[in-house]
Amino acid sequence: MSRLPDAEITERLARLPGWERRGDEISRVFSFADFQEAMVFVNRVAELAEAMNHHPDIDIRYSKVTLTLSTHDAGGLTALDFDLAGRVPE
Ligand code: H2B
Repeated sequence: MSRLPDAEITERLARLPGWERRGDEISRVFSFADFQEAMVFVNRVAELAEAMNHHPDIDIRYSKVTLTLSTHDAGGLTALDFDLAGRVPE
């Protein structure tokens, strides 16, 4: 999997509401009613990550979950990061 050029990153990001780029990563904060709902979401994301063999960094703060994606093996953003971001359940 090769790193995406800047122009393609910008284009793909525009199709992912709420996701932001910070250097070689993209991230989004997801907000829930409480911790339990946040954990249900995290477990869904974990299943997706395992199915895709691509794993976000996950920061859980009570009812807010931040997912951060980058392809460490490639040293930057690849199509895998955007494919996973686009499949995260709302
Ligand atoms: N997840 C992410 N986010 N980046 C990677 O480079 C990555 C991964 N590599 N999940 C995978 C697993 C790799 O370690 C295995 C061996 O395929």
